[in-house]
Amino acid sequence: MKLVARVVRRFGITFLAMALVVGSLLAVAAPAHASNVEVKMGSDAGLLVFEPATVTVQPGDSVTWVNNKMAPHNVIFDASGIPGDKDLATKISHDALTFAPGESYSTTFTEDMPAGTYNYYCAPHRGAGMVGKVILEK
Ligand SMILES: [Cu+2]
Repeated sequence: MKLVARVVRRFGITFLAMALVVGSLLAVAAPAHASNVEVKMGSDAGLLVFEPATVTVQPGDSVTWVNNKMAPHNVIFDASGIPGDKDLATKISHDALTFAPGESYSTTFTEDMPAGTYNYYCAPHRGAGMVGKVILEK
């Protein structure tokens, strides 16, 4: 009995130690808040809008734009509308036009990007008011 108790105790401690190590590795690998926000390109009713037009994200979150109705659409950020420079605007833009419903692309808003409001537009429909914003909060 004494031996069994000792083995159980030893394995119990080993298991606890392993759980702590694995748990801390997971905590580092996967930031707790990372989430994805979906934005429809073209409303269900067929309006030339991004829906929702404004989304708020934290560092590590992604925005996925999904082609819905009234294609073609794209997502263009330019330097005058974001708290960053031209290189950043180009990096986070998706100038390829989507045609098929369900086509999508994503941008991850990372810790190294400045906080603030990132305005964007759909190039074919900018004149029709197809604009949106991503607010990066830190
Ligand atoms: Cu559009």
